[in-house]
Amino acid sequence: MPDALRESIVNLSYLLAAILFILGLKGLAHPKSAVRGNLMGAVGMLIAVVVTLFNKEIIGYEYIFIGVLLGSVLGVIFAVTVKMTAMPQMVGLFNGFGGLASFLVAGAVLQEAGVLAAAGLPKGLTLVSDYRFLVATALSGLIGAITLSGSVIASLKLQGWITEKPVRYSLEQIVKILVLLGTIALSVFVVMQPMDLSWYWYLVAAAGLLGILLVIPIGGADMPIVIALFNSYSGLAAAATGFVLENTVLIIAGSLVGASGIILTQIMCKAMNRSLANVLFGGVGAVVESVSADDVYEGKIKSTSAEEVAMMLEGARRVVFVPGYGMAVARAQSMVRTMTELMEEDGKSVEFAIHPVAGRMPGHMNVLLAEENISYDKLKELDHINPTMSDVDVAIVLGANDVVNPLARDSDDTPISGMPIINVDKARSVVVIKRSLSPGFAGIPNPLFANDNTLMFFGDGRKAMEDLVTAYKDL
Ligand code: TAP
Repeated sequence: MPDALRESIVNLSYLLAAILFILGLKGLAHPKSAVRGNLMGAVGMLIAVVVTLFNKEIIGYEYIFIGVLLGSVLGVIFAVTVKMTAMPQMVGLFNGFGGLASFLVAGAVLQEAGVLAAAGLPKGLTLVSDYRFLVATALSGLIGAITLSGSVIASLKLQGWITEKPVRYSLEQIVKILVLLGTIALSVFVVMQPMDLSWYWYLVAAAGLLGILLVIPIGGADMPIVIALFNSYSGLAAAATGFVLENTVLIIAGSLVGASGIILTQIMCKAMNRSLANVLFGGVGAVVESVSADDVYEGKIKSTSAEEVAMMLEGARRVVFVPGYGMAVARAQSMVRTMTELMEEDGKSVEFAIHPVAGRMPGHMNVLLAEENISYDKLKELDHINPTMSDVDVAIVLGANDVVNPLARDSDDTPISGMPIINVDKARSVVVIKRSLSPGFAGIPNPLFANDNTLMFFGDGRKAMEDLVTAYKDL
């Protein structure tokens, strides 16, 4: 095939892939079109990968095949073994892998350029004197390595393998600034002395250290924001590598990931009422032991049974479910749908109050409820449901804790202080379904459980919902 024709086919295919990525992202913005959007993105990626394999500079397919095989085996193992509840760690790790791939590819291209230039070949000589190429390579190394080390630390914190508490030390900000200045200086060396590859690996090492220093002072409660931010960084690293390789589709895909990641970060910051600067440099999110569980709960907890809750629901007009992480753990969502249908048959209004950070990943509750075909119209956001909460007869909190904890609203010294919550305590009565009085992700007691209008229905979420359905049917 003539080179010009091959190039046109490649570029047109890349354009098609980019259009599919953009339309796919647009589709993901709404649950109804999300599956189609996902498929469009996947088809776009397939086109991009297949077309890239026609690149005439590929000298052998063996390593590509081994890489694909290795990646696929690892991917399948992750997909099969990782629990739904450990998704944030896995997403975090995958962001890190994106950073790793970016800086390794950029490093390999820089090395190849150096070898070719040393042999006096024109391609190498052109590249090592092209500032655009060299700056992109340095950026790829810098952002890619920060993404890798920062994501690994965030994942280890979420997994509980290293302390979730912020690790603070004296002169912390100064140390971070010095390492940052060091990485900038090393980036300049990479650009000025491209024939000496060691500068590139020094840069990668220093940026890796910066990633660790940036994440260790951040508390576990803020990790969702950090993961979203590194998602954005992984896209930026890929876009920089796209410039290194002069591959348009990688530049576009990387920029899309970078931009959508930063939008997600902003949404998460808003949901937790935090500024990004505060998350990154404030070092809050610590588990403050200022509120003791005994003080909050002693003598004030009233437990209930499925029969009692069924009777309360029989008399209710408006019921709101507040799902949380425990619903996901218990896989109670199918029973929630059955209960909703039963109540709706009796003419009751049933809605779902969805907190943006309920569960362990953005959209966690929406996905679980959508899988049960619960209509999207019934899912109400925090700002929408809170003003009418006092009009709710029964609020059923199913495996949620932090997102309904009044301390976030009423106290200044907890890891979730300032985070908007679903004001279930304003409902006429509240039923909380969970197994014990254990705290949620933020590790603090919840005064909601001790309120006069709260009844605790202790048990596994699924079992409790099954019992509730049976009791309601038996009325
Ligand atoms: P949490 O505050 O984590 O509380 C979940 C509750 O579920 C626990 O108190 C637990 O109590 C209960 N539970 C666990 N397994 C259960 C089961 N089998 N049956 C019934 N209950 C069960 O959850 P939330 O209210 O959804 O808040 C989410 C928290 O995670 C927030 O702090 C948020 O910042 C954080 N976070 C969110 C994300 C995203 S993006 N959504 C990512 C990472 C972290 P028992 O043990 O007593 O049953």
